[in-house]
Amino acid sequence: MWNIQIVKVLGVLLLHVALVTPGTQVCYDSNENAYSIITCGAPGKNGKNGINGERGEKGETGPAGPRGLPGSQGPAGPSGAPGPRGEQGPPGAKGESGDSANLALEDLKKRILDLERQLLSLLEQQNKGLPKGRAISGKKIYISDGTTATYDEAITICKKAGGQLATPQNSAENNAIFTIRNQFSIYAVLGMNDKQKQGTFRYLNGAVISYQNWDSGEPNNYRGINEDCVEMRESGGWNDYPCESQKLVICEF
Ligand code: GN1
Ligand code: CA
Repeated sequence: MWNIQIVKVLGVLLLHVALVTPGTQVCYDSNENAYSIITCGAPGKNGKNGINGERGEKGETGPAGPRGLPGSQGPAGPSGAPGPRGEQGPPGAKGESGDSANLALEDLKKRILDLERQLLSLLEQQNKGLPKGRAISGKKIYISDGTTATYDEAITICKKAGGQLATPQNSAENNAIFTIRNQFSIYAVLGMNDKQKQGTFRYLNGAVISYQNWDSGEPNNYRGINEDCVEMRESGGWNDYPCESQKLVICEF
């Protein structure tokens, strides 16, 4: 019995001497119920990863993520209810004169022409010069502002002004028109034509002309072209010419 105890103690001492090196020592391992040599102080190497744990409980809701890109446009919605009535607009343009206003205007034109006639006769009686574009013969006064036009346009212009296209019916009237023609140095259209029958010139009222002052060789329908209208040239004499040409407009009142 004593021998066995002595052997155990000697064994432990021998192990201590032979195997215990610095950093290791003999320790009693209670699990094994025996002595073992282990390294004391220095930690052991990491063991292998354990197997995955069980799924944890659901976490708390995280903070809101960043704003996403805008989606594509949806289809048009139904029309809205009609809006409120707008404000009243500005007044419209002035309308055309009524009949009574036109009559007043015509009356005014006549009065002005009458005054002009009186003024021109006074100036002529006193041998004072007449203003440019004005001439007088008997009861007729002639007016031009230098406008040029075709025969048809000239008729309209003079009618609108309350008179008619200058129509010389004697040499005095021809001379009065001639003075205005010379002031503008443009051939002037006269109120007559031979549209109805070639060679027979008539006034605007259709009556065959009773006075004429043709230049020599006229009227001639030059080169076979219809020359149905009449112009006063720089001689004061007349020439038939194509009605579409532009000529000086002189009106008589
Ligand atoms: C001639 O010479 P002039 O050009 O002014 C012609 C007139 C025509 C006119 C047509 C003598 O006039 O009869 O109407 O051309 N005169 C002569 O432009 O033949
Ligand atoms: Ca001619």
